[in-house]
Amino acid sequence: LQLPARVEALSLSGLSAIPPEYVRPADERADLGDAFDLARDHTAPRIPVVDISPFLPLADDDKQQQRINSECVEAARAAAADWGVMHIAGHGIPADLMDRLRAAGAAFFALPIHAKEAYANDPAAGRLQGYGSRLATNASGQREWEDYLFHLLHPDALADHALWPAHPPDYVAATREFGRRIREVASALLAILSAGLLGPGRGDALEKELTRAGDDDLRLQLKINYYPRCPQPELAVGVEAHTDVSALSFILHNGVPGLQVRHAGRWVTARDEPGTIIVHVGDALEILSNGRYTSVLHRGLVNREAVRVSWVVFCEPPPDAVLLRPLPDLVTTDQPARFTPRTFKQHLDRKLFKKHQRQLLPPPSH
Ligand code: AKG
Repeated sequence: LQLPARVEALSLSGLSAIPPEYVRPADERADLGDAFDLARDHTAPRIPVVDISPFLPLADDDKQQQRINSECVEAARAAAADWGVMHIAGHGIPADLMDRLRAAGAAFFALPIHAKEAYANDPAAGRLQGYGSRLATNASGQREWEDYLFHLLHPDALADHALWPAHPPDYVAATREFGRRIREVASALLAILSAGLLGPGRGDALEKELTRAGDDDLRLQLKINYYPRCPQPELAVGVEAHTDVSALSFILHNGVPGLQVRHAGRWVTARDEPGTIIVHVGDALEILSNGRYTSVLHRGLVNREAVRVSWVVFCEPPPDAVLLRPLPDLVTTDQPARFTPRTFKQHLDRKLFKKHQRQLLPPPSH
């Protein structure tokens, strides 16, 4: 039996039991569920909310401002160390631009599947950008309950706008402007997190290291995740548990719950914190910080009631030009380097290789 390539088609077919390819192994299923039910647990800890407005360009930098800045640095440092994730408020991106971005992505996914296929990617042929579904590439044949649209967002000169949806008409303008604003927020956050590692006056260290002192800009990749309604959310996941390879990842969503992060030995469901942007620390920042910041393990759950859409911007160093290694100031005799130097591309290749090795092992017996 040939399964439809798109999860949306499966979901629309009205099936009541999901195909076995989507059923997760028993150990992973133990704590899955409908994201709406899990989001109702108000005893769960709350992902920290950090107001970064003191770091946006301001007219005067008086003593009061410096005090606020140090509180902001400490709040972001603690969140990045303890959680590896935070909601940022005060990021300065206008609400109407975020609404335009969401409306543009939603209008693309509202197109019939055959119209979206005009943008289909072909990972087997090396074409990663475009409309796709994570089809099984592993021995167990396991699939995820989502379709997505993926493309490079910044620098604009490297973006292939021919691959960006022509419908709706605002897609390119809204998405491009959002990319420009996220690039600024990435700099502000890297400055805050740099000061958190090395003290005030060293706010430029992380961005310098990630961009070869500005010679190669950071790359932003956009992935719009589309999680259709799922009749058996306790058996499936939208995105399986992983850490991001990026330095930072920025996430917006349509208000439907689904993101879970691992914290203190349990899965915590992210709450809706309107107006904020979720930020993950990724592997590249964990390496530069010599493990002081945590690359957060996270996953995407699905639900019966509503389609979830999320917009993730992965903020990455250039693939070959930068050597990722712990900042020299953070390597001491007490705290030796925890990571060997590698380029971003080498890190990505090693991670994929390890994953394939793991998946080729026989599944654990129960
Ligand atoms: C990913 O696309 O890598 C995610 O982790 C998505 C998270 C989300 O949908 O909130």
